[in-house]
Amino acid sequence: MSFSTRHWRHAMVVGLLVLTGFSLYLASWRSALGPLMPVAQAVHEWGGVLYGLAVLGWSGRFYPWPADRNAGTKAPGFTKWAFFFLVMLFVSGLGLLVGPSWTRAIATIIHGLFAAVFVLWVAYHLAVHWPVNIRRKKPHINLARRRTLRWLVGAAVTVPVLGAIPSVLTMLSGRMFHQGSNNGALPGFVPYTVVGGYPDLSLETWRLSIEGTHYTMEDLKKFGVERRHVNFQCVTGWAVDGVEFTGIDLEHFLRQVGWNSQTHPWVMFFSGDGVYTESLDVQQIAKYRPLLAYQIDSRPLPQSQGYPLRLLVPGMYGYKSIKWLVGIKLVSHDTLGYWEQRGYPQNAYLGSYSGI
Ligand SMILES: Nc1nc2c(c(=O)[nH]1)N[C@H]1C(S)=C(S)[C@@H](COP(=O)(O)O)O[C@H]1N2
Ligand SMILES: [Mo]
Repeated sequence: MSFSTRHWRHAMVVGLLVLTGFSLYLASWRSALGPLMPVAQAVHEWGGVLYGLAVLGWSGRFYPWPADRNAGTKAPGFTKWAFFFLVMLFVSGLGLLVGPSWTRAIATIIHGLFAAVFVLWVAYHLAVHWPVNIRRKKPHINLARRRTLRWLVGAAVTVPVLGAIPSVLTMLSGRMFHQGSNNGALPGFVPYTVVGGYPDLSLETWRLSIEGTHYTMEDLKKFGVERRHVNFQCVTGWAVDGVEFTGIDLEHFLRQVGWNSQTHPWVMFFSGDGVYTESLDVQQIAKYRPLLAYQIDSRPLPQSQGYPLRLLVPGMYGYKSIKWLVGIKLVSHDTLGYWEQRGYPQNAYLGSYSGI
């Protein structure tokens, strides 16, 4: 097999990993994928592990650099860098996949950083090397047409990814240097939204509605305020260690307002974005002590993280912690939330789910 055939195959696998990886990370991509999200996650995790093992295990034979050298092309420099990036992404990816929360918190940064730099560098490589390689390697084919095709494919893959890079970089810089740049989110958090924006709710008009009664924030605080110290983790792997949320104990609040958990063992939550929902049952609520949270690290929630009120479910994946909470409904039958209707488990205790 010629160098460029092999190289092209590697490029396709890596391209798939990049696209599925960005879809786990980017709010707009993941909502666009909808029910395919768990699939994208499985492809990314399976693909990343298998490809990483293959590259590491057979780096001499499987990865094309010795062959390049024999062929006398300029590829070795390129493939050495590619190898370095792939190893870093593989190792940090494993940290995201199987690690305890502190390795996830670190791996979140490393994986994101290397993915961002890698993609930039691949784009540069495409622009500089592609036409050269084709001319040298396939003199017999219709060069003009093939080159146009490859440029089109390259652009289709790179342009959306390039568009995504600023958000990766702000997440990283927010985590490493200061607060406030990451859509106002706390360092390390990826402020997801499934509606392509962050609802702009004002405390004056905002109410939490439950069974026809509407509570202001001041009303809610009268039920008593508690704190929860958690390691926050998304089902896609990223994590932030040691975050403190302040709010009202959900079960206490529900009992006070007359919740009959015998007849209505399920609780449904609604977001002010008009789309996102979540659900918990009576056992989950008793076990995990969720909070109606209005502060994070002793500050009001940033707009991107659910201002003025969100749910915080300690010990469960982040998707349980619905943001911009405006409504609660007590229900008698099983209900599923937004991501659960799309394939993620309703019982989202940490460690219970991995795409692979
Ligand atoms: N309304 C709403 N709530 C949401 C989401 C969302 O897209 N919309 N994403 C969930 C997911 S998947 C995660 S991991 C967390 C992320 O919390 P953060 O935005 O504070 O980082 O919010 C959860 N709550
Ligand atoms: Mo998530």
